Amino acid sequence: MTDTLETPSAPVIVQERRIVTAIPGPKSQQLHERRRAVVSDGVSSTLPVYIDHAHGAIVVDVDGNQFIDLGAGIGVTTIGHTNDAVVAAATAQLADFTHTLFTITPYESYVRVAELLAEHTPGDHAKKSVLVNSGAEAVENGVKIARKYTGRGGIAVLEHAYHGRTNLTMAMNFKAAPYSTGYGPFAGDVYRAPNSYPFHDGLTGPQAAARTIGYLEKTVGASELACLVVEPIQGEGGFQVPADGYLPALQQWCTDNGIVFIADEIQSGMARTGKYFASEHFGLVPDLVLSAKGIAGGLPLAGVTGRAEIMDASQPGGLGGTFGGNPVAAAAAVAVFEQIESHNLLAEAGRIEGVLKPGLLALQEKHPVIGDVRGIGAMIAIELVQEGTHEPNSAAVTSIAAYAAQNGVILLTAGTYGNVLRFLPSLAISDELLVDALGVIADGFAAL
Ligand code: PLZ
Repeated sequence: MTDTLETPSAPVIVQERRIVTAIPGPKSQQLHERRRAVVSDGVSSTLPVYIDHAHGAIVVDVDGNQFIDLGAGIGVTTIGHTNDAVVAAATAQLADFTHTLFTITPYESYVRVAELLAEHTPGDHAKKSVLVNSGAEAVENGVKIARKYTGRGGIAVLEHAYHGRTNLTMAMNFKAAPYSTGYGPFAGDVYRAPNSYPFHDGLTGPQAAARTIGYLEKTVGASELACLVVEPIQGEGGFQVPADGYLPALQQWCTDNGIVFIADEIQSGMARTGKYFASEHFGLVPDLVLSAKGIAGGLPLAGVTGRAEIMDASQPGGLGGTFGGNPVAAAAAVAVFEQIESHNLLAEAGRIEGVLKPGLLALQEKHPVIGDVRGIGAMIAIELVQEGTHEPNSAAVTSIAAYAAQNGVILLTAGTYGNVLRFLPSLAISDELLVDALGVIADGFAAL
């Protein structure tokens, strides 16, 4: 994607890395002092450089440092920062109206987003959606809808899962610290089963599925479960790509037992892996698909999309919320879908994988601390280990991420044990920027 037409008011940002101060720079440090006085310590920031503006794959801080953004705000600005079409659509909508509340007086863009979700989520059955504000709220609603439809209470989740920060979703997460430590009591009726983690378990897909299913049948029983919630590729857990056949076997078991199969595509969806939804790579047709993050180019929007009969089991008034499907966010989302289509952005994910994977595999040859290179499309990760073992090496992850930041690359970490570096750049990133960022990361490994 080379055409980066600028809206008249948007500052032109040359797509290059440029570090002009210490990191964080003096202005960022001043802002950080102000922040420490008034922003809760419970809200942390990975890299306390304060951002002034951004475009494409580059963010510019208040000190004028330009960073290559390999995180896209955890997979949110998937089609690039300040994409012109998204900015134009949101700006036009801002001037028309900012809010009516869809459950009071509706508007077209909400309907259009639901049409686009129905069209682009897997399967050609009749589908309906509800729009909400955040990923966690989509998870909450997916569970709520599944419970209403099935008349059952149990929620099954997988080890290493991440689903959010609300009370229910805290109970669904695998990792306690920092997400849930001290925040109980938690919602009940959540059952966590082993997942498929090829690098560690060495199981085939069918073997891992038999383990997951056997565990759930023993510890709760299929007839008690309203839903099974899975991330087709786990996000915060570290981009584990399940072994072949694992997810289809889980889906089949759900179908056979009247359990709603929910794909949490909040991180893996919206073109990130080269398909609209990662479920497609595994041949899944989930009953419900959860989308958020990348759906609206950075504006807060999320959705639950699924089989019409499941979505319609809820009584009128049962679903909603003040800001759900906000008109500015919905207008931005329509533009995101249009950009993916008109610029064939699905193909960009494959291009990015084609640069990152070989680059990281070459790095692995030199540095045995890289235990595993995995992922699909623009969702790639490396798991760092103690040399010659599969034991986690979070210290190496911390130093590589710090080295990258000091040298103008925003690189995110992940993994239950904090030993994964994840690459989820925007689809607008050029090969040149990827190669440049890989060079920085290679230097970081050399300096370990
Ligand atoms: N499901 C698969 O990845 C959000 C968390 C950032 P919200 N992941 C980023 C943080 O530290 O809070 C996420 C996800 C998956 C659900 C969620 C939750 O989405 O929009 O953050 O609520």
